[in-house]
Amino acid sequence: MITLCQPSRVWGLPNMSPFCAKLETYLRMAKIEYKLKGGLPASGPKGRIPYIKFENGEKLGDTNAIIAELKKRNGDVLNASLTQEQKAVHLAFRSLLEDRLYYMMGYLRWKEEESWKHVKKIFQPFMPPVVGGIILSRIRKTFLEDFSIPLVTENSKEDIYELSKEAIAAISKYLGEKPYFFGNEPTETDALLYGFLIQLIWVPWDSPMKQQAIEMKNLVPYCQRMQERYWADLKPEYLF
Ligand SMILES: N[C@@H](CCC(=O)N[C@@H](CS)C(=O)NCC(=O)O)C(=O)O
Repeated sequence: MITLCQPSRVWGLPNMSPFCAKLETYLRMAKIEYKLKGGLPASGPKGRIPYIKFENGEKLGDTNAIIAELKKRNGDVLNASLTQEQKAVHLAFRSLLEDRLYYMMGYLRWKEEESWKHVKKIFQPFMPPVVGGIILSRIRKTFLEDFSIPLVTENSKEDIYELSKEAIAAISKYLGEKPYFFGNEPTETDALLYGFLIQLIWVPWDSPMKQQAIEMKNLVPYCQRMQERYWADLKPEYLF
């Protein structure tokens, strides 16, 4: 059995990291048995979470590399009915979420006082007395540096919200009235979308991005559908 290494659950969500939430959702969707173990970026083979450990102790990082390896080993049942065109659409949306939305969402989550207040609370219990505050500020600085790609640094906050609106609207438009992204049955893309959308919708703070997602009307019911099907054992604590 594989071991999925990542930080613990918070806010009644699979994870506060979209990549961790995506991968664990994928494992559940693909019915791949796994056990959970705490994991920090520094212990991962790529310096990031999540990562997995195979039974022989070998570690593998990067959700897309992990999913590709698991497909090689177990087959790709989830995407069996997808056309080549739909696979291309998957790749385009994956890039929209992982290479654009992730940075905009992450930067503002760690930068804005309203969200930082809640993010900070998660790390505080692990901080030593006296110097804990300094360590926390360093962690915040490191994360903000990591999110500081040109898309984020070259745009104002208002511009970022325009860009996030565009991305969220594109997801909503393509989903339309379908229960899952490509139709009546879920595919790998739904693990990706769910992992990312819950980071906007079911977090303890309000934000323009949360409002953008809620206004799209079909995204909250979509997350609820995924939640009920794959995460009925959890109850999001911050339903607005
Ligand atoms: N491409 C990677 C991205 C993973 C990633 O960026 N993880 C973040 C958490 S959401 C991380 O580990 N950040 C900590 C750090 O960079 O120190 C994947 O698909 O797994």
